[in-house]
This record gives sequence, C-alpha cells and structure tokens, in this order.
Amino acid sequence: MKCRVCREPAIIDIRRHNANFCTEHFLRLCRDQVERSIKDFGMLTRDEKALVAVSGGKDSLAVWDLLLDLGYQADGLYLGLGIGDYSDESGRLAQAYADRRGAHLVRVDLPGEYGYDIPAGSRAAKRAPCSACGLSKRHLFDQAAIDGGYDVVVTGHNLDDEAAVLFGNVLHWQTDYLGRQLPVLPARHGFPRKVKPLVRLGEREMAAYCVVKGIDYIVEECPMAAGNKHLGYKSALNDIEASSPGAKHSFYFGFLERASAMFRPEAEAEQDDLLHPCPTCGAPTGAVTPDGEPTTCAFCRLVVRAGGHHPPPRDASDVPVHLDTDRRRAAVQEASP
Ligand code: Q46
Ligand code: ZN
Ligand code: ZN
Repeated sequence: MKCRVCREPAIIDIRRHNANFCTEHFLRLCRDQVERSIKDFGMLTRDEKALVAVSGGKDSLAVWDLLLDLGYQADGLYLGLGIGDYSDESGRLAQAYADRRGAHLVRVDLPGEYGYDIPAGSRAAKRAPCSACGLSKRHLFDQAAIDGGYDVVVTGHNLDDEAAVLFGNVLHWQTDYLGRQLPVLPARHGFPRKVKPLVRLGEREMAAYCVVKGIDYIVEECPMAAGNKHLGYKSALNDIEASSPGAKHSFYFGFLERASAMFRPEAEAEQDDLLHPCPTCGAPTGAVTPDGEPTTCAFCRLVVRAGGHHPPPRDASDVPVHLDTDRRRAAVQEASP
C-alpha cells in the first residue's frame, strides 16, 4: 500500500477517494479538506474569534487541533454534563489537550452551576437523556459564546454524523429540520454563527488523525447513548458505504447542492415566527402557554423540572449578557420582519 502522492508506505486507505496516504500526506489531506469547507461555506476568517465545543472525543479535539494548526483563533468550551466517570474522563482529556497546546479552555459545569446533571435531570423532566442533553448543550454553547464575545461556535460534526442526521430526517420527512441542516448556520437574534468544518472528513479519518497527532481522546461512547437512533442510522450507512464507497459523501453533498434550498423557506419562517425573549434567561424563544401567551424557553423549563437553578450574577455590575434581557430583546426586535 503506497501513498498516492509520494509513493512512500501508506498508513491509511480512504476508499471514497480511492487512495492511500502516508502520515504527512494524510495530515495534509485533513487540513486541506477543513480549509476547503471553511472557504466553500464561508465558515470563519482568521480575524474572528472561534469557540470550539470540545467533548473530549476525537472529532472535537481534532477540529480544535486543525483550526489551531491552520492559524485560526480558537478557544475550547467544555461542558461538564455530570454523566459519571464518562464526564470526569472526558473533561480531563479536554483539559490535558488544552494544556499541551497552551490553548484556552472555557469550562461550564452543569451540576455545579445549574444544579442538575443529565441523568437525574432527564429523569425528573421525563425527557430522553439525549433530548435533555442536546437542549442544555445548545443553550449553554450559545450563552458561553455570547458571554465570551466569540463570533462563531465550532462543532466537530463529521461527514458520518451529518449523513446519519440527514438519513433520519429524510426517513421521517422532518422538513423543518431538513431546512436547517447546513454546515453553517448564520448568526441570528444575537447568537453567533455555528459551523461544522469537518463535514468533508469521516469518523475513521478523525480517529486516525488523533492517533497520528498523538491526541489522547475518550474512546468509549457516552453511556447514555444506548438506544440512540442516530447510532442505528450510522451503522446502516456504514453497510451501504462498505459496498458503495462514497455513498455518504454523495448523499450529504448531493442534498446540500440539489435539495436543501427547497426546505429552507419553511425552516426560516418557523425560526422567525413570533419570537420573544425568555422572561427568565433572555434567549429568544417561540414558546407559548396553552392559551397562546409567551412563556419561558424550553431550557429554563427543563432547569425547573430537573430541580435546578440559574447561576446568580456575581454582583450587580456583572450581569451576564445572557441575562441582559434588554439587549436580547433589542436583538430579537431588530431581527424581526
Ligand atoms: S453526550 Fe448527551 Fe451525547 Fe451522551 S447524553 Fe446523548 S447527547 S450521547 S453527543
Ligand atoms: Zn505521501
Ligand atoms: Zn430561558
């Protein structure tokens, strides 16, 4: 097995490229694919401040590493979700990476600051763990990015993730989700842009990238992921990819090029529909009571049902931006048609 570029011994075969690569040219391929996604989709510039959502897994550590190597300004954000040993170990690995690179890691601890963890919170709120977790993560990423003055939030979603989400959305014809499934979600309502620079790279490549770069990542799956439909879709797509290399890539990029625009008007109309600032946290929300009255956002309702609380401002002059309802209201009104 020889490298396609230099004919030296290869360390990885990538069947969808019908090619093998040595260490040097594999790393170059990863960097080129990330740079290409960033340019093609207008994800970020080197003048902007990026906050990378780091879970301690291979994808988020790899995307952080790639952005730093490519000269982007990227800090990490680790959310402690209180999922037992899994959270302890993933937090340790995220911090170890940051220390080794001399990079800055912002840490938010859900049990310490909000008074609930994902296992207990999801039981109390009668929500599936991944649903309570996803809702909490989205809110806390946005909030940390606003509080820290970041322009863009980066996540480590790779081609396998995006193809699996697309597969699930198509299987159930979730047309509103299809309209939002993009590698870049533009900034709106005072929230930063969200970008996925790994969409051109697969899960296997990201594991290989971490091994080659000596990045220690958490290998176990989150223990709450059992029964998660996403894993089933991934494995179905892996079977298809095995007999038809490149299938995931053409499924996902074919969707972006030829179909996604058809679903966008519905998703955009829904997003702009009747938003108001949440009376508790200030985040824009479309939540209404059964009588149609504007009410608190899904995250704040989860916090209450899970028996948690919002962290108090440290002093009157230090009200976090996410609690600055006037500023958030102005952003919502400005964005309203
Ligand atoms: S961390 Fe959270 Fe994932 Fe664990 S509980 Fe589900 S969503 S599986 S990426
Ligand atoms: Zn080579
Ligand atoms: Zn709220």
